[in-house]
Amino acid sequence: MSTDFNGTWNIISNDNFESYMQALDIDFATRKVANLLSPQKIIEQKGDSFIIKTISTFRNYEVQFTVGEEFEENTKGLDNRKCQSLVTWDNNKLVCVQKGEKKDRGWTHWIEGDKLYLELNCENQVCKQVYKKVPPA
Ligand code: VLP
Repeated sequence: MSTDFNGTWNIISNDNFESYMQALDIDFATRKVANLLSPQKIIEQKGDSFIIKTISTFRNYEVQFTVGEEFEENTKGLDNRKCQSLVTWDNNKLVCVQKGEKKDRGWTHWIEGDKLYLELNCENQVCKQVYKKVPPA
């Protein structure tokens, strides 16, 4: 049985986000705004089918995928690139490889207790984020 990622998660730490954004060629003004955000993840999972919503006061981003099925991702509102993306399980970690113009691009999600971890990779940068579960109403 695989990990259950369902829920709403609020960011509590965000390490090296600035360098990750620079690796994605995000412009100065956008980085200044983005650095001030406290994004939330809303994850809807049914088995191997996922919707991951990244919500903020500035922009929102949503990706839908099924584990093991490659899809074309358009990172609209982020760096606006197209990637061929594939998410797989590595034990209890959800690993996404985003093949495209940028080398070594992807992300990894996992859960420990009431924390959701996210590592975002691009070129030689790693951004480490931690989210805390919002208790269900
Ligand atoms: C670009 C980089 C800020 C920033 C510009 C606008 C935070 C895994 C995966 C699912 C992501 C999120 C990547 C965020 C990088 C922003 C926009 C405000 C949003 O998440 O959960 O898509 O790739």
